[in-house]
Amino acid sequence: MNIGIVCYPTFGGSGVVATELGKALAQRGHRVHFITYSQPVRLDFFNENLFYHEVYIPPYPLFQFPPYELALASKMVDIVQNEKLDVLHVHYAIPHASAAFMAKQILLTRGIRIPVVTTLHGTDITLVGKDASYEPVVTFSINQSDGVTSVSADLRRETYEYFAIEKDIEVIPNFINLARFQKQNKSHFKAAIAPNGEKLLVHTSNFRSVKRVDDVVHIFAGVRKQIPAKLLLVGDGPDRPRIEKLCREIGYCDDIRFLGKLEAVEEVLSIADLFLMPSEKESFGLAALEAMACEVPVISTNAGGIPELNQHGITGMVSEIGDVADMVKNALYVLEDENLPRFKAAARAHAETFAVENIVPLYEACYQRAIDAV
Ligand code: GMT
Repeated sequence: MNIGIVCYPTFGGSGVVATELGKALAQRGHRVHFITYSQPVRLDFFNENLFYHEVYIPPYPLFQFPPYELALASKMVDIVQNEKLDVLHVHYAIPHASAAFMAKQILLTRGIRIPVVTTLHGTDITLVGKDASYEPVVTFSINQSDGVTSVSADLRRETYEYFAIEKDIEVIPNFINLARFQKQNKSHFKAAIAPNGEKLLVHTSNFRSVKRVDDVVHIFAGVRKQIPAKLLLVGDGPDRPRIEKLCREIGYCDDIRFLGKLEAVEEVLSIADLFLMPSEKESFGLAALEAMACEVPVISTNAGGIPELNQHGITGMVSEIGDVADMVKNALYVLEDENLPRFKAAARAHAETFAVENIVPLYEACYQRAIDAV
């Protein structure tokens, strides 16, 4: 197939999933055209089936808010027509699904029918999409899509609950490249970070308020009071200055390290004993899946789709949002020497069910149905 992928090209989960999907599709022989405002961060290798088309937004003093959606729709029209695309797959409803609707209508006037598949990733529904400023457009453009997927059953449920959706929504979960995300021998790194055999706790996120990074620090403090431990924080974002201040206040500065936006996150996960995900909202929890693939059990909340990934008592443990005391108790239980090996093995085994080879054919089938329907 000749596939157009529209996404946010950033480190965010939806952009990562879209980029990894495009790469996997290209390796399976499809021609994949990325359409976005800058090169996706994970589009980092050459393949003769991969193409990148930048959306240029001409500056003009009149525009307080440059109309990205219009430039994107025009670019989609151009690429669908000239590259003879079979399907457009847009990741994140806002503004990609509505821009795709506009492109589809313009192409119809030129005698071209292009099916549009929309994938809902989470905050496009649970936070931003529900807002009255966007809701009518989100509802309309989902209903106008030829295929709709969501990354968890919980996100599908929430979408039906808050929007008047007439379309079937297919659940296609996040997936993982198990060749990249596997436990590697990084014993020298572990010896440097935890020289006395301290347990290593890891959190990765974009440090936004929904991630509740304060809870990460409080959980760590609770664990550290009981056993020797270190905390590695990967990522960056708006809450980081506040979290740095909190670390100084709780007095474990020497045991907490901020690693910033690290690309090779699998290297850090390879030395971790426990992954912390105390999120308030999480449609799936790709960061937890990456940890599990590296044999790291997960202490998480029960927010959104997380329990579809983190199986309580098997791959880790699940608590109510904000229940730090429970997460401390659970972390100490999982970290016990007689429990940890079984949790690690189960985390990897469950991660294997989300292998890219298992999930990408679901998208291919979804594209085919959309193509057959138009
Ligand atoms: O988690 C974020 O803040 C990034 C966000 C995004 O939109 O890029 O990630 C969402 O999509 C990921 C890929 O489908 C999911 O794994 C994340 O759980 C989801 N984040 C939230 O729902 C908060």
